[in-house]
Amino acid sequence: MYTEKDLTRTSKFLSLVLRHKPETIDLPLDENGWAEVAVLIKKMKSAGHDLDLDKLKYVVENNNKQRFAFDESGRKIRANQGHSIDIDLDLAPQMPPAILFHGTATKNLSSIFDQGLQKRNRQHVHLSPDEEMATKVGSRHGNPVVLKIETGKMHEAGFVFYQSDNGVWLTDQVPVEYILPAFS
Ligand code: HQG
Repeated sequence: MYTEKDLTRTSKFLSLVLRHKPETIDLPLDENGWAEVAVLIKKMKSAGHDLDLDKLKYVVENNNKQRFAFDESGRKIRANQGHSIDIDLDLAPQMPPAILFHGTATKNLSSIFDQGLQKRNRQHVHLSPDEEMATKVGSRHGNPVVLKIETGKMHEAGFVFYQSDNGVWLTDQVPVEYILPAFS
């Protein structure tokens, strides 16, 4: 009933306004990143998007990375992770597994082994629970490479970890000493 192209366009626009530039459609977000569903639909329609509640629900439920979530009332929506704007996801710290994975491009390796992993434009460094997901994340940037991160040791040393509602692990930084050599 909806075309893939149309759904992808809607999802990308949702990422833009819920993670990066809500001002594009003058969308108010609260301090935890939530927007009013009714307001979002109205403003996206005004910006030329063919959107109603059914379609928004379809996009949220069928998004391949579960990027968005409704609150319990169903009246608010936010991005689960990936923000560049300064919002507080209000997640509880969690104990990570001993090892998590970070997918990046080979061109970034020398800088990463020099400076550690940094959050760059986003609010957190993103870590994947498995190598497959990390490979996909890395492919977005070029020739992918997967780094293994000693997250258990980081946790013991006091680094704080969060897990977003779509399974991505978030932390502030990864110093070089916790990054296992590539290809190990
Ligand atoms: C790299 C996607 C050089 C880092 C994914 C990455 C994820 C460094 C890039 C989410 C560096 C930042 C986030 C350093 C980090 N030197 N390069 N010191 N430190 N980098 O897009 O982790 O599809 O901000 O390796 O699934 O790739 O948008 O982060 O390559 O969950 O829903 O700097 O975005 O989700 O790139 O991806 P990004 P990411 P969505």
